Amino acid sequence: MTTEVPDEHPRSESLRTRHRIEDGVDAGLTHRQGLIAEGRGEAFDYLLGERTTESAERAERAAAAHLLLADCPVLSVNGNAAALVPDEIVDLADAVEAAIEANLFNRTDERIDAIADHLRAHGAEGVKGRRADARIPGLTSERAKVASDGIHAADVVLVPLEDGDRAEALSAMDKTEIVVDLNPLSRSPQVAAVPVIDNLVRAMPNIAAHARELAGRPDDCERAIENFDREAALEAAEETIRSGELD
Ligand code: PTJ
Repeated sequence: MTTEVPDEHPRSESLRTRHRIEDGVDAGLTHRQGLIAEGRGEAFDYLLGERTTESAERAERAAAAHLLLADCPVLSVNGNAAALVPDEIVDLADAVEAAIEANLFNRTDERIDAIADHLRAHGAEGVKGRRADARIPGLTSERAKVASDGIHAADVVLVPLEDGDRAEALSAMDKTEIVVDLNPLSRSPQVAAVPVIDNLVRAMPNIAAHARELAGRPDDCERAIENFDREAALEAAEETIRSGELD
């Protein structure tokens, strides 16, 4: 169970996030490797100042615009995302009318079911992923197993942190990929149409807020997409991390 974190602790937010991952492992949602992923993410977040940079904010707006303009948007969910941001996943799916699909690197039916149950308990109406009746071509990992009416059919896919093997395969299928990952050098954000270099905990509610503001405004959506420069976003994040200068 979660240890109480005192509000006045200087790193209370980060510690609470860490505990959510621990609880996710205990509940069978999150793989043990998710603990390592969380540690890597914390280190990058620390160097980025544990805040949403201006450049990440533009990426989040572009991500919202892509999801709103999509014919078939899908939010992919892994064990870390399910533990960290279940309410925010459901809220974003509602804001952009996206499907939710559990898609795991360390795939087991038990974890897919646990994640689907968890998201349903947080208000999700349907969670795809259990019936993986299609495959992502060219991908050998378990993440290749997808729903034919979910990720396989999607034109825009939001991918939370992952270890990178799926990103290129999805781009090869001509899907627009939005990747949330705190490491700008990681392979997934490097190949994503929209790399969001921010903590999932901040990025998901921000994308939903932008989506609610942009809803019904297709011209503004187009502008948000045009105004976003993926190379510049990756460079800005790397520069912040390497220089140690926080604006
Ligand atoms: O649930 P599964 O079975 O699909 O497995 C998922 C994990 C996360 C275990 C698997 O994809 C994995 O091992 O990932 P990696 O290789 O550890 O990569 C995780 C990436 O996510 C790293 O680049 C981290 O910096 C980043 N990251 C970690 N926590 C966050 C994050 N990015 C954004 N927000 C976070 N909270």
